[in-house]
Amino acid sequence: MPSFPEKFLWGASTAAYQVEGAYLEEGKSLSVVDESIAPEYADTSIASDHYHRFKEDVSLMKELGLKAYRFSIAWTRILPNGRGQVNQAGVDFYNELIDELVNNQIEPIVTIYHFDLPVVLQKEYGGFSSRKIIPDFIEYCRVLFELFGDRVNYWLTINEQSNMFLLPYLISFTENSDQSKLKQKYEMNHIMTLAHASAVKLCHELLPNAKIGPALGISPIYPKTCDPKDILAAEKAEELRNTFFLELYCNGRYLPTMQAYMRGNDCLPTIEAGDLTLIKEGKCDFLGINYYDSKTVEHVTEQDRTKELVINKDGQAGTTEKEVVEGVYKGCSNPYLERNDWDWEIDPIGLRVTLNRIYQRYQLPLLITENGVGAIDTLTEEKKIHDTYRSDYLKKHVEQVCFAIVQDGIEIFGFCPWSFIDLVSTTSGFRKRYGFVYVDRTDTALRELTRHRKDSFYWYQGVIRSNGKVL
Ligand code: BGP
Repeated sequence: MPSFPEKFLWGASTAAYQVEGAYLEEGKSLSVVDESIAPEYADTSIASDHYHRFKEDVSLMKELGLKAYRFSIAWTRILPNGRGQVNQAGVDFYNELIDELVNNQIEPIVTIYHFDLPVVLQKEYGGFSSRKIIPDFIEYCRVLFELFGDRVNYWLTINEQSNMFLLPYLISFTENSDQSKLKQKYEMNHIMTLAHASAVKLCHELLPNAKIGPALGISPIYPKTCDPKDILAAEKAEELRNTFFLELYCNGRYLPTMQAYMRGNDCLPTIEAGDLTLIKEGKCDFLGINYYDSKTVEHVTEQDRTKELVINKDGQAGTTEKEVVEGVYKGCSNPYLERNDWDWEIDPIGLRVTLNRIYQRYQLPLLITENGVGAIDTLTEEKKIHDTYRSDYLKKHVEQVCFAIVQDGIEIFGFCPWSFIDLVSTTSGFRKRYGFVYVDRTDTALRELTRHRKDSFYWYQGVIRSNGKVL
């Protein structure tokens, strides 16, 4: 296997609400995710207690050999009222974290917004359903660029804008609105795109040497069969779930075919004068890719009615119910792929498919910002975690990244698996773990939150040491 480029950013990722805890400490206010994580699981109040243990965590990163660490900043820690007064304790925390990383030669990669809108702004004007969010978001970005831009070279604007619209639990709708939920979604998507583009422009203005882009959540879409009806369903699903967002970010436009879809479904967003120019001007320097699985679809019949995805939150295999988008596509499973207990289909080649599809169209440098497998880990009496399923999953994905670089000529400058350490899963608490480092707690028992290196920790250490030669 040929090797990875020199200076390849072998990293790992987390997000503030999932790892930090201290959710109301030292001036922080609540975000919408702090409030919405399902009550049957661990909440975000303590999470992995990273807020208090970040030095120990960074020393584990150093031992692992990380070249980069992707984390998010909590808007609610920096600006507890959403705007205005800056919370010095929050600034101190991120300053110390960034210094600790830089002093250990670990490149900080900062996500500005990872689902965690301040509750105050949701209450005041409905968050991203109002254009009032744009100046507030820009102010938040300005604070981050001014305070941390001297040490942070890589910025991610918004995490998985697409999933906020495709999954049923990541955004709030306005009750009693005269707009349909679909229309509200497209309005919010438009406003979020404006916020993203404004952040990109501001970053270029204030930090000309920094690089900025979005973190996209992408699952490539496959047709169930070669029946042209299934092919068309897959083309349309790919457009609705992936290309739509990519075209907005990279070409600053609503595809004509998407415009027809939105008109037909009465969900065209309100586009004001200057919006499209702004979106075009916010040119990304790179694209972050969050990749976990692929999706397969088949054609819909006239009887098929729209149905929302039912997520398997408990890890009881087989309980996911795929969504149907009336007149467009119907989700189905892929008989060629294995799946984890949460029914996520494991598809390493799908990562290479994704990288090819995106790079062929946009030729922007790519950074893998998330990739990993959620599983129930067991801590043995000897305090070991034998998670070969995790290193197997990652090994197969790293191989495909290598093929994409070497054989397909795609510019990929880093790989940041999800996640560095165990954390609160967005859907399933602590039952579903992703980390290289085990955190000794469960959803119900807090225990000591002691950190233990999993077998995958040592595996990844070897990968990084050999720059991807030893998998
Ligand atoms: C991505 C999010 C992460 C993380 C991951 C795993 O969509 O960016 O925040 O949660 O998915 O998802 P889950 O925790 O639901 O298994």
